[in-house]
Amino acid sequence: MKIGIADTTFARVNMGAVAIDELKRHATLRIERYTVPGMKDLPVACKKLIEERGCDLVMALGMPGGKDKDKLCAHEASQGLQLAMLMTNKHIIEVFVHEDEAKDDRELAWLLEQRTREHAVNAVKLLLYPRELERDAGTGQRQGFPDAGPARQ
Ligand code: RDL
Ligand code: RDL
Ligand code: RDL
Repeated sequence: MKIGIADTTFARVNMGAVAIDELKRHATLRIERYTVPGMKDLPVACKKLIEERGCDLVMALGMPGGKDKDKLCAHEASQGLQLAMLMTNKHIIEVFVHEDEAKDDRELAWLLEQRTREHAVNAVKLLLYPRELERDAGTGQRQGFPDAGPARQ
């Protein structure tokens, strides 16, 4: 199995390096990396990782800034990622951390790293251990900040 890592120079943490570190802790996989300037460049990078570099699943790592135009940009990038998934019939795990989710740079760095790590685990499960996701269905999982938990205790 081969996992693709698409990340950006715009993000304020090296999300690609974090993802690769986490993936290596959980599975022996071949990894292909493709770094682009910003999140709107991610959809084609992901599609190329799948179609030209043979990836079975790709993680798209990006950091939308806090301004309205960045949020619009994030929505556009996300739609591109959805399209790339439907065109290739492969999962693209979108790991976006909005800069304004965090109260300061320290929390932002933590969140960028933590959400990336937790979604790397999701990527491994989707690809290799789908039963583990099924086991967690309906449990209010979140990535980064604490899980919401099930509504019914
Ligand atoms: O194709 C070159 C750029 O247009 C592309 O890299 C954009 O994704 C860059 N970019 C913006 O132009 C912008 O207004 C980004 C953001 N905001 C953003 O919030 N996060 C990004 N890129 O990763
Ligand atoms: O590909 C990995 C994630 O991007 C994807 O699973 C998203 O659907 C997760 N997600 C968000 O990123 C988000 O901001 C979800 C929500 N909000 C939401 O409200 N409900 C979800 N997922 O099921
Ligand atoms: O309910 C609090 C948060 O879950 C909510 O604000 C999410 O929208 C935050 N979020 C994103 O904005 C996003 O782009 C999340 C993800 N991606 C994600 O992949 N996983 C999350 N939250 O748990």
